[in-house]
Amino acid sequence: NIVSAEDRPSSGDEDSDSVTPPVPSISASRREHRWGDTTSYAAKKKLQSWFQLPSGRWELVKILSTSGTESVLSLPDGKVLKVKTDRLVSANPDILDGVDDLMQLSYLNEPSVLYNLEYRYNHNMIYTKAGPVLVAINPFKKVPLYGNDFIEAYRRKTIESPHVYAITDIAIREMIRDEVNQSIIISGESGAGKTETAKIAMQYLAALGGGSGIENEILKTNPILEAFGNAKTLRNDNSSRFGKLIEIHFSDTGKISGARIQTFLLEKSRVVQCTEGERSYHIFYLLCAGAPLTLREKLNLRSASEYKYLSQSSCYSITGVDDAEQFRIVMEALDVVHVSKEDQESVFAMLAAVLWLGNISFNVVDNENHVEVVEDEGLFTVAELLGCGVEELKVALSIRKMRVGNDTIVQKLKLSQAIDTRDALAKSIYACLFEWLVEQINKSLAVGKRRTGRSISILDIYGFESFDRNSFEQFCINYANERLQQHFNRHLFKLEQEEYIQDGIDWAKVEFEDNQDCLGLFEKKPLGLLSLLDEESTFPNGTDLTFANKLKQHLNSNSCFRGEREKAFTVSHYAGEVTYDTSGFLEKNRDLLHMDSIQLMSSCSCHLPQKFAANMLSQSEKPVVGPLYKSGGADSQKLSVATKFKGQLFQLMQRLENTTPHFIRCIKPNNLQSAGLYEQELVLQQLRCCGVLEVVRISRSGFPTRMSHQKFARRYGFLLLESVASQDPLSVSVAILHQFNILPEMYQVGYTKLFFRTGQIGVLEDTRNRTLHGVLRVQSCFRGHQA
Ligand code: AD9
Ligand code: MG
Repeated sequence: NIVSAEDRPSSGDEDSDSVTPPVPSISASRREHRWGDTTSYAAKKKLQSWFQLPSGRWELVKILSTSGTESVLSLPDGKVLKVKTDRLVSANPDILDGVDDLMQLSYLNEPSVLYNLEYRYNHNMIYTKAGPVLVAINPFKKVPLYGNDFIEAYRRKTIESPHVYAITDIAIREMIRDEVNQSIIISGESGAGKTETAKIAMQYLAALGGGSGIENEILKTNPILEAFGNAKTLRNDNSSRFGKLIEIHFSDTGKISGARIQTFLLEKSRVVQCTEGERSYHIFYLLCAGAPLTLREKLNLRSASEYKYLSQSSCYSITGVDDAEQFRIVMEALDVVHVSKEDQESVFAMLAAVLWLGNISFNVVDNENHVEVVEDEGLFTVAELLGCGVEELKVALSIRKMRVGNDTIVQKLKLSQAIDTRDALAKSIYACLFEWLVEQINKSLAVGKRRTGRSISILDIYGFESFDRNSFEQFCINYANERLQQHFNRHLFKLEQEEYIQDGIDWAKVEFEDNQDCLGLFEKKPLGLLSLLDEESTFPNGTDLTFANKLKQHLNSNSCFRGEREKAFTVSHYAGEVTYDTSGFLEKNRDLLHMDSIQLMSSCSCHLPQKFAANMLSQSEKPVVGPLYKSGGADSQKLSVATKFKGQLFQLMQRLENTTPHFIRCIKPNNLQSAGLYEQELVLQQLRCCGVLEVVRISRSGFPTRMSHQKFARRYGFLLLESVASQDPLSVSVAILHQFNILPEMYQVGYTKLFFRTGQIGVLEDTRNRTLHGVLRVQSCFRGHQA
């Protein structure tokens, strides 16, 4: 029994075939490796290495011979190549295939990490640890890993394989043990599985129960928020178009006592505009497909294809989704979170109003392109649904009042202005409705009296984005990710530091990358991206071009910034360079709603538009920096979108700062949303972007391989050529280090453990395996001789 599970260099000894319920296990295949051809085993792995093909794909190759700087190798397809030896990257021994934790790999290089994840993915093990981080690869199919039996098993700790349940369980235990709030921070690209992962974590928490059905209420917020905040995009049929933090509170008996939801930066533009093949927010289609007859008549509802906002992208349905059935689910969920039937009807009326607004059209009345609103079903229905006068609505959509000195001037709008005004009103009603709904949900989930003040927060927020064309949305999203990355780095740094200090190691020798420069580029005042954007947004004559020029003028000396042609600029983010096109930046940042539209809403007899207007007015009264409302009365000011987002982000970071974080990085294995397809290059790029390789790199710059003195002495002691005077594990260990000439900067001796730089153990393992192999050969010769 030469190669046993015991032999793994690290502590992972979790062969999972003895646990219930059955989890996908690699023990069988590993055993084949072990017993299939034991004799050639050591020789084989010694001769394997990673080699990158011109296509970018890493292949495991056999080294046939090495002479100095060149090696001859054979590819899996039998081809033989001569290459520079330094192009070969060390492969790990086969016993490390599919390890639970990437940190257990002797060689922590990109191809090894990729291979390990792929190996597990192919065995339905979609979760893998990367040290403190959980990596989750989207299976795009049902995997048998969830449900009550699994929840119970993770709670009893009869299963140890990495899982969202396991992370959530740790969070609960640490919350109770350390009396510190916890956070589960989920990130990844669109479609990588963040929202599903968040729901899986919520499921585990909900299983703790709470009494009075609060856990059910919390789970029911998901279908509501997804209906109103998710949409089908080209990347994901159920893409969240907002960021979400849900804070779940606990009572002193460890039960759920309440929750609070905060949302970030809803993509409003989708309401009035969406790309071919995408959909607007699910709820519109759900309403059109599922509203009962009486409601249809009340709202004058049509089918989705009759609304311009929905028909422009020629996409109405999602494969495998029954919109009518979903509508019933949402209505039920609204009942559960105590939104009254009356309020529900008002919500649906607002949705119908938004849809009918899109159908309102304009007639050009003179040769200067001035318009009048067409008096048709659209106009009348909107007035009816909002509870405003038809005339007031017409005026608000086609005329602008402006104050010049003491006079009020009335100006007719041109066609494009009228369309913008109409769309701005639709967007604004929808965004207010979304906010209002979240507020109602929060009232219903409000924390009960018998609480501990302890909570677990789950953050599901858009990951780093880099497209061919990047606009204001990517700018905000990537800024948020830059902040989260800093949080991530600092946390990892702290963890490493704590472990080194505990074991008496000099941690000053560990270097960490910092993204403070890039954050500074965004946040510096007055000469940072955000300040300059706000400044330009307040100038009446500011344009996207003057903004771009201003950036180039002031920021060109910043190493994270580069001016590009015309209106573009490039930022060096931690995850790579992104070029932003400033077209639309100022308008999106100002996010103006004209005072005429706000006044229209205040005049409505329905209570929702009234509330929305009151909210907007109260916001604009706050003393703020930012752009101006062009209004009928005095100019009032309003927070710019970027400033508001920055404020939310600071608040978020402050909250997270006071928690113990647990990181989950979701990875999308292909762009086709299909099961079983693992595209190396795509995965690699995400591993880089979401900092998994960074974790690997951080540990590389530290001392990632750790082994207790005892284990080290036991494992390699037999290789000693001379006997050691004292047999205590530490003396034996030190003697081994000396004999193998391990350089002093390559290891540290702690109180209980030895710490090694990456790859150091590899040399010892090789020798150990060669020696054991030799012994084995001698034994088999001996047996052959006997026979
Ligand atoms: V976006 O940034 O909101 O566009 P997410 O949230 O990262 O994105 P989401 O959770 O919506 O992605 O996952 C996309 C799809 O992948 C889901 O609709 C599921 O079909 C699929 N998925 C994700 N995780 C799992 C899983 N653990 N098991 C099965 C999954 N399917
Ligand atoms: Mg999502």
